[in-house]
Amino acid sequence: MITIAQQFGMTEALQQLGIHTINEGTSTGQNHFSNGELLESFSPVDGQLIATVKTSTIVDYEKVMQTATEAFQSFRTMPAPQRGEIVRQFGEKLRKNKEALGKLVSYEMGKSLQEGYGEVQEMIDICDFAVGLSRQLHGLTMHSERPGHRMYEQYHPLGVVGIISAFNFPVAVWAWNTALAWISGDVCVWKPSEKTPLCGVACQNIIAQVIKENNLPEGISCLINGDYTVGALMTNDKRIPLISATGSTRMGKIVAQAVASRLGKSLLELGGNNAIIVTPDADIKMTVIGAVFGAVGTAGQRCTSTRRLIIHESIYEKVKDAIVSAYGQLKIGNPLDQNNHVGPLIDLHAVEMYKNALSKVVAEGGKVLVEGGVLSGEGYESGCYVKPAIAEADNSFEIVQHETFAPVLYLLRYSGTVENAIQLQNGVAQGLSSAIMTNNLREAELFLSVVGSDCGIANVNIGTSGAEIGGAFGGEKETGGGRESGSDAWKIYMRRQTNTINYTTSLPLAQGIKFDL
Ligand code: UN1
Repeated sequence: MITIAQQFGMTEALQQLGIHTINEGTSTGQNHFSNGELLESFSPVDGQLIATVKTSTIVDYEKVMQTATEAFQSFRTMPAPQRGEIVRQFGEKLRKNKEALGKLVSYEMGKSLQEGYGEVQEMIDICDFAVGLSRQLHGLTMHSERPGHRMYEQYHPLGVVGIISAFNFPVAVWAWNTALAWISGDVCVWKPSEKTPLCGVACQNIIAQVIKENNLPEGISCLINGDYTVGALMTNDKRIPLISATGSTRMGKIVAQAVASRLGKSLLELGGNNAIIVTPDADIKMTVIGAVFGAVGTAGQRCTSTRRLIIHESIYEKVKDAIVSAYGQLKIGNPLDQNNHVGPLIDLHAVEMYKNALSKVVAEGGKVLVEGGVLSGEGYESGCYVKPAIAEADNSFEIVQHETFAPVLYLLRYSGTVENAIQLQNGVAQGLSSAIMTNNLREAELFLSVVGSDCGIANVNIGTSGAEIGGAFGGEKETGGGRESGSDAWKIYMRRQTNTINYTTSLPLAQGIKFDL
């Protein structure tokens, strides 16, 4: 029998990416030294063991940190545009490996192949962005209050950046961080999710080629593997001035406290509870596309996934019928097969969380409109395939207030003006992404105004997911406040210095203070 891995050329892809049966999970550039327990990576697509990764021990971690700290000493002195050239080469390698890496992302994480390729495209895009930025790490100049003085600010590299990433974007989020950290003159230590360790090894193998070809110091990109205990080594380590962490709000609170207790900086991108407001002036066809992709894309496992649809009562039935009928068209199955829309959840624990959400919404008084359920039988052997579900609910339900990383969409009704919908949209603890579907300029502008959406991302006539890398990405409230990827997100990867230069022969003090000797 031909396996899914054989049918979709996975063996060749793994070979191209340098993935073996057992892989080193701790490395600095070309050097590997893992001595920890084995971590097996099973595909949620077919339940098969893909390969095994050796985790990092505390001794391995120490070696990584020493190598990274040493590498920083020289890397920080390389001119920023030259560091940009390194990132350009990395982007080129990603272009060559897009197909293989996209396939691995799809097979190890379970997202559709299109989305796997899309994720690698985000990596390529951030590289291009960072290359340009490497010539634009501008500070400001200010006018001094003293004669014959000049004031300006400049940005210097920060040091070792610790990156803790989640399973749902197993490669792109690391690249957002690494590309910016590199042009900033920082070096990186990355702990990928223990659910997608092979994606981490594959990326490290790609970047290792760039490091070798350019004779760069080993420690500028390091990989460590393991569970939260390995993450805790990083968050408590004073040698890491910045920790960038993506994951649940629960995890973020632990990371934030550990990093803050040593006065380090953290960049957090945590849970979302994203809503689309559908007003009487919405284009229903566009609404359906945006809402369905937002809710079922990546099987509802994006931080930006649409969890709530807030629909005006005058069009509620119409929108409901259109969405329910679109769900009837969804094909669930092997994500490598491009005929399918929805792949599996990451693991059986995620399936439990999904089942729990569905029973909770009913227990709290919600009404199921599209039945959920776990699929079994041929093609569904991994036990991770679930049916996208829809329930009518109330914003006050505990389960609606909670982020469930699965394709469960809650329909909420609003009456009166758009202010009421905005209140519901903002009435959750999280603040990542939000959207309004309307052709009414007043509603759209109000949604974007100071009394509008309180999220880090607010869209008009676009769904909640699928942000471009050029904008700053992240959110408010329990989403953690961090901003990654585009805009001026680079600034957190650098330290700012204010400089005042006196080019006279006297020494006047600021604020007009006299101090005559
Ligand atoms: C995430 O889910 O952590 O906006 C990242 C999006 C993607 C990134 C999501 N560009 O949906």
